[in-house]
Amino acid sequence: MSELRHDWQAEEVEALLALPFNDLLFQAHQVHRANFPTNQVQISTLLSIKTGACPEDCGYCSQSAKYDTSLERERLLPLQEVVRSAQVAKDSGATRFCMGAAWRNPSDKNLDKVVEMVQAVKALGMETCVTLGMLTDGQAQRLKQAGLDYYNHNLDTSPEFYGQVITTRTYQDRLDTLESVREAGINVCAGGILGLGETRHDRARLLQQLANLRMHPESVPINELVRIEGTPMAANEKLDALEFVRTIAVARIMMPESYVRLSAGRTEMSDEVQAWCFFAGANSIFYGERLLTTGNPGENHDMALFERLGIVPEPGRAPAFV
Ligand code: SAM
Ligand code: DTB
Ligand code: SF4
Repeated sequence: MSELRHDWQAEEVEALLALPFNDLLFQAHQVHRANFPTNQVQISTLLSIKTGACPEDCGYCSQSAKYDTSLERERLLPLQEVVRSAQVAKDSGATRFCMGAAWRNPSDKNLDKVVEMVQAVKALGMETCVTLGMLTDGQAQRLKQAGLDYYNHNLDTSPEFYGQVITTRTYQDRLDTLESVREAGINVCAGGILGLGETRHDRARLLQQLANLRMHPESVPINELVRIEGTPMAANEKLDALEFVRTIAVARIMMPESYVRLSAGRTEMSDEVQAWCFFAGANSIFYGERLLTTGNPGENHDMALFERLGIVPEPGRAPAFV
């Protein structure tokens, strides 16, 4: 197996993105085969444990209090409701349960409640993931002690384009949170969103940032913007599907041992485009009819697609850090 690289130059990444499509997909698929079972896809289910009224201004998000998106806000869900949802997800085949909260950062009181949720979901025999906004070192350590397997925190886009998407926290804030999570020994889940109006250069810079972290994130979600009425990005042009597939392929080449997750945006993607993404090296999806606040293909649809492609869900694994 080749050495993992952390010294990517933007020009190299752009050159990969610009390869003839067949050459790029062939290379990415070879990397995929060399590192993972070819026909297995890991499935995670999401639950929004605290919805809406977020003080941040992320220009794509239904949950920001700055935009009128007609989303009903909800308080932090009770523990039993979370456990019930996790059990349903487990029964339908998900191996990881990801809980998302619309916070800038969790208060210590709220973190106590999330710690209980993590412990209860783990007790069901599932892997756990949470995404709660920025964390301090101490908060990351508490989550680690609770047995948390993954923390999701995305860089979203390039450092240069970032300021046009979010103004209420900096790129460096995000890198600092990722470092706290890494330092605590929790698996890192970090990726971005395509279709924000960024250029190919920005996509290259996002991938460069992710791959040049001191360790590659174990999980790299690549989201396509779900255009939400009321947000500044509601009228964005849809990204060319082949450009999306190319970005997945380059992520696979640059981070050969990471799970690359085909994340938000699948409801607007044809089965054929998703099949290309799996060929290009995507090996994880969000499974279940809802993401956080928006829709996702139904479980029957996804299982039928897997069947047509000869793909099987990855069986539950012991987490890398225990
Ligand atoms: N509030 C926390 C935070 O931002 O870190 C956690 C939840 S937030 C919804 C998690 C991620 O979902 C964002 O970083 C973004 O990448 C993605 N996301 C949010 N809204 C999206 C949308 N409309 N389309 C695609 N991805 C989206
Ligand atoms: C990630 O990268 N994508 C997920 C998860 N991490 C938390 C969230 C997608 C959200 C899509 C819009 C919504 O449903 O609100
Ligand atoms: Fe808040 Fe997260 Fe949405 Fe940004 S992406 S507005 S931080 S919920």
